[in-house]
Amino acid sequence: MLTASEGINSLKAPFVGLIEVYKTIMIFVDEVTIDVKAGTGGNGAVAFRKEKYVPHGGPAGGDGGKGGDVILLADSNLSTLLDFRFQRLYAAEKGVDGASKDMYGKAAKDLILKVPIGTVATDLDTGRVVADLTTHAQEKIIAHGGRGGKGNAHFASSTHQAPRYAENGEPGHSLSVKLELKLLADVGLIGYPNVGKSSLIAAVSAAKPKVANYPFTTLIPNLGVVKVDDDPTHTFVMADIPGLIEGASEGIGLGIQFLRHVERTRLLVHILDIGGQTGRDPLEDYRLINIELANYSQKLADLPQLIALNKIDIAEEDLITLYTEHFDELGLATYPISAATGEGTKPLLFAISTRLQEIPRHVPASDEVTYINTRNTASGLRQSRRGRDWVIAKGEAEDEYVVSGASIERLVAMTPMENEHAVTRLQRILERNGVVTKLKALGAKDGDSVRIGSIAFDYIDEDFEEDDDL
Ligand SMILES: Nc1nc2c(ncn2[C@@H]2O[C@H](COP(=O)(O)OP(=O)(O)OP(=O)(O)O)[C@@H](O)[C@H]2O)c(=O)[nH]1
Ligand SMILES: [Mg+2]
Repeated sequence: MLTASEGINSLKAPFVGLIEVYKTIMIFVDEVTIDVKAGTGGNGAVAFRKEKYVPHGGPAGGDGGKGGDVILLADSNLSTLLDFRFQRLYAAEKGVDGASKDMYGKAAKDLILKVPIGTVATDLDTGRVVADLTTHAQEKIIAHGGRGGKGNAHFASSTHQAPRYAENGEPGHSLSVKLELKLLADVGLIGYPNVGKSSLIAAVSAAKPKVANYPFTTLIPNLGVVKVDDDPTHTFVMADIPGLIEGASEGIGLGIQFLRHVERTRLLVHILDIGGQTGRDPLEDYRLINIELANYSQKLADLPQLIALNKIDIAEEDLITLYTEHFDELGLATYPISAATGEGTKPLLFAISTRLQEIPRHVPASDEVTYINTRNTASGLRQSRRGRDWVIAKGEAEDEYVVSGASIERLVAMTPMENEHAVTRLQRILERNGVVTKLKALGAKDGDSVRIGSIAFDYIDEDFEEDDDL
């Protein structure tokens, strides 16, 4: 039975532990979701060379400047994504509007977001990796600023010498991105809690992780540089992560949020405690942890593994032989070691270094991704080879139609609606591209509402009007 004071102490210990976990997780933020918005382009200007609205003076409205991009920049001075916890939206500035006398608006400054090396950014809508930064000072545009609207000087032609419209700036690209910090180590140490992972990294590198005789001592990953010999190409980075237990892939223990850190290693060292002091079966631990790896991702399960049988300084001789033979039969290279005394660690390190030289390095995912930026053509709408790139659907209300498509929505967003000449031009482009005919075919009636992007228009049936005039 517990005495009163023992009872309090045994309650206090896990409580203190929880606060520790909480504090550590607060410091080591390795996943955040943010919204980024690149700057809208500056508006094009409507201006004439000599006097306003004297057509023969010639149009002289300058273009707007480009909106700012949102850029991720890898910085080796940062180690967490913590700063992003306190702000959700990051928006770059709008380009400066064009002015008269053909003056271009200035491009806006880009918004640069510094992130730690190893940050991977994923577009939450498409699931595509938009940045994967692996070296200091590497940068990647994740949201492109809109181009500046064209000033009226651009729209002059032989038949239309005095255009009184200009474009508004193109809206900047916006997206929600998940930022994840994935450590870039060559080899990852995995194993049940308390098997001696931190002891090993402490023994073979300059890393100074906490080592203690209870599970979940390690709360955040530790990295250590391991120098095997004088050849710098043999040197590698080792990651020690918190211990894994059954259910780790579903979030039990601390495992899941750290598995991503070993996902990008090239090799795993699976550490088993054969010291015989815990009452656990190392083979069962080995089996359970491999199931967790496979449940987390096939990629993790497919990583090559070396086996390190730890604590041989206190293990029974015949158990060392038994386990070594067991894994040898499975075709797994097995190394009996003692992280405490250093015995056997040299052959393990050489084996790691040799294996790493056979395994190619991580290829940053975003190198394979090209950003596809659609641009309006002179006639206003981009026509894909497969035909038009817009669709019309019935809206929620009975008399409402919704026209959607990236380039048509951009065209509308870039039309200054307060400028009747610009609206007339928009009308013409919509007619020329078949939007009006299609609306009519779908049964649009005079007075119905047509929504394109964020703007609602009234549908005016010209035949109907003509009839009215009769
Ligand atoms: N006798 C002996 N004890 C060891 C050896 N390696 C580690 N230990 C002890 O085992 C206990 C756990 O070691 P850690 O290195 O903290 O284990 P871990 O795997 O990092 O544990 P978690 O961080 O909780 O997952 C400590 O008391 C170590 O001193 C070894 O080779 N021999
Ligand atoms: Mg540890």
